[in-house]
Amino acid sequence: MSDLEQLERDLETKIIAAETLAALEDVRVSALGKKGVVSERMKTLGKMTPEERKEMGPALNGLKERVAAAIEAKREALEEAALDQRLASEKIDVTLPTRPEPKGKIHPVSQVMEEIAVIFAAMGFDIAEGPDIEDDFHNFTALNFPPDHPAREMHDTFFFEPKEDGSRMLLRTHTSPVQIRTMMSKKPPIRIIIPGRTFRCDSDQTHTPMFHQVEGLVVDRETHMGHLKGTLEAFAKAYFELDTVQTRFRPHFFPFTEPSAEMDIGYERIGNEIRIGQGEKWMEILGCGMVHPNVLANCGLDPDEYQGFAFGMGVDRLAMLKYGIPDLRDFFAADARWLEHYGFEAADQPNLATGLSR
Ligand code: 2NL
Repeated sequence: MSDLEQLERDLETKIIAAETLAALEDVRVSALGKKGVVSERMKTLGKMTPEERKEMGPALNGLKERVAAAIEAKREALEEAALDQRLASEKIDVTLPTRPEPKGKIHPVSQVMEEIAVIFAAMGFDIAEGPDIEDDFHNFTALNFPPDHPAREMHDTFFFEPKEDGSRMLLRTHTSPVQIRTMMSKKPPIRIIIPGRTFRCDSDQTHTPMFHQVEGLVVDRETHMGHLKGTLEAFAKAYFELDTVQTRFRPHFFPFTEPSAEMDIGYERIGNEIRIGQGEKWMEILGCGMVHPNVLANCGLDPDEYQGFAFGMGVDRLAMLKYGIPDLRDFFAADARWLEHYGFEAADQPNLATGLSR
């Protein structure tokens, strides 16, 4: 047997003996790698006479190709065997029931925020967010609060320790600073809603120091009160999932809108239950108005060119109303039994097509 035939037999034996992909790779490197036996033989071709090379060249090339093919075939066989073994060992019984008790529920505040976002998204609004910690300019000054407005008082707003220049950061008392930031950085048309946490020094049966708001803002060239009313009436019907919801707009005052209004919805009380969409009584659910020209100007928008409307609503109260939750303070008590009762299934995402709350 020639030297070359012997080499080929040896390599074949090693390939057959390789039981793992790693072992096979070792064989490949030892034969065909840069310093492998076959490669070393190839290097000797250069020193041969033309006659020798004419014979050895094709012989070596043939050997190399056969060895490479044998390694490849073995690799495929090993990979297939590995897959078969995995398929045999990893069995999934797709007929098993799902977990009987999913842990955790969606908090009503999260649910309602999502419902509100879905309603306004369908009307073409984007969602904007901003920091909880704000400065005086974005929270008050830009919003046309006069310097001596009571909301700026220590006892209504959570202020931080003064900075070296004497200015104090604060916890935003509404989400309006996000609208200010948006108007200062984007050109109209603007259609945004801003869901978020807000903070006021207030704590009793109907107030918690941290609460949730959704505000909205539309700015365009010919925005008017009719757009405001149409948008908010459509919102009320969609949110309460009732076409019979009555709305009424009552004049009000906010520093940042002119004119300003509160929107009431019609309801009736039957025993302990509140029925929306029927009855003679009115209940306020949100504040709104046309953006004050000073606010537009403070944000670098020309009030003769642009108008806008804005609105704000308390999410916690809207959640209590829609889902019949009696006490606001339970919202933030972190009581798992309360959440088990009032919470929502994570799989049931609010959606206008199949019903917001099902
Ligand atoms: C309420 C009333 C409101 C706004 C918020 C707003 C924001 C900008 C300019 C003008 Cl940047 N207005 N926001 C307007 C009217 C009412 O909230 O009762 N919230 C719970």
